[in-house]
Amino acid sequence: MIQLFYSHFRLSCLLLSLGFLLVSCRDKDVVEALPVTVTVSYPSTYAVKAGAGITVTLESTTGGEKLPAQTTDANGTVRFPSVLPGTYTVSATQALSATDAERITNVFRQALTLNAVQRSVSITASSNQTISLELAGAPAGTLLIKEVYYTASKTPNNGNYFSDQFVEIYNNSDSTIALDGLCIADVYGVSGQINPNSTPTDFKDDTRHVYLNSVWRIPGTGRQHLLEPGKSILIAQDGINHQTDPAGNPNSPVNLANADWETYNQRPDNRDTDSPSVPNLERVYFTGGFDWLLPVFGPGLVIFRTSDFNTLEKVAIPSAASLEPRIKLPIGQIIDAFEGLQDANSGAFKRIPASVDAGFVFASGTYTSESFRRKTATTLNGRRVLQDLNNSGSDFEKLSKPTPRSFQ
Ligand SMILES: [Ca+2]
Ligand SMILES: [Ca+2]
Repeated sequence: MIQLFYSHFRLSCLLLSLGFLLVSCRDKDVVEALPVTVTVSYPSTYAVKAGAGITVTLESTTGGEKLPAQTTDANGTVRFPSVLPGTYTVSATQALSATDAERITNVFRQALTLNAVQRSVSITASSNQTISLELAGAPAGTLLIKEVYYTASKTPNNGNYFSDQFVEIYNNSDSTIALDGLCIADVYGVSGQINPNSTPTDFKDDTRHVYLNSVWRIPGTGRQHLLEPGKSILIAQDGINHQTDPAGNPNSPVNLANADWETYNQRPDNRDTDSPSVPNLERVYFTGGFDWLLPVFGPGLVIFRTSDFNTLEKVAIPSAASLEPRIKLPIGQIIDAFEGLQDANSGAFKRIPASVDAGFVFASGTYTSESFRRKTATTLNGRRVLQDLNNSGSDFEKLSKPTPRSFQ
């Protein structure tokens, strides 16, 4: 009886195995490769909407192979004739010369690399095999925010002094860049749970734009303000020697009397001083108080170019409609971004979309004199090349004191 059962069991196993093999073979037969079309577009703000020569790759994330890269036709379209069903990462990239960058973007006048990535794209017989990607227009490694000193300092009497903030911008490319028309702005939203009722920015679900509080611009309409490779400019809230000025703070860590620019906020009551030795940025849009005060808990900052500032939309803040509207800037126009938040647990308060800046920095407290400086990636022919992974949290290091114009 036992023997009979055992034989029967073995036979069953054999039949099951055969059945499994048959099913496997049949399964393999019905897995048909599918044609997949990918269409790549430029950001809607660009002068050109689609173009040839964009490299597109499809890479399986489920163990399959990477298909040979294809380049788009004049409509921005590529066709992969036979793709096995599965989950894929679809990416597109295009390196533009300065001439092509100007023709296509009508904004950037230097060589730049455009990228787009879409992850976890499911390709099945029943799904639509047409994939659309929009390139992000941030030029890689051209102008970068090199250092942001926002925490400010304590006075000898333990008071708070915040006029010594600065931002430093660095030419990370191998060619001279004209800064004329370059804009710098702070992004709307609180930096963390500063008060019990603090909430993340109303605009946090819009991953295609940032909303700007105040915008400053480097004057000039051509090549009046040139920045050589490996050189930087210093933008001071106030272009004075904060350590010795009678209105300053002897404990301030910085002398900014040699800054390249300052944010002079002209007011009838003269609350902001116009340093005669430091030229003023153009105040394009302003919603601040006495001066361009960055949040000492951590700012969101962007540098960008726009062909016509007045074409940017002004948007009311949904939860604070009585405040002045904010400037809605498409992320495709951002050259570089920086985000500082209150502490390690403030990630929900991020104001800058992750596609532009995936992380954030935080200081040990306010008025600590701490500063955040971008790390160096490498040195090429004596030129320092800074790290730009589009992630403030990994690209910047916290310093106990600022290092304007220096890396030491
Ligand atoms: Ca000022
Ligand atoms: Ca001045």
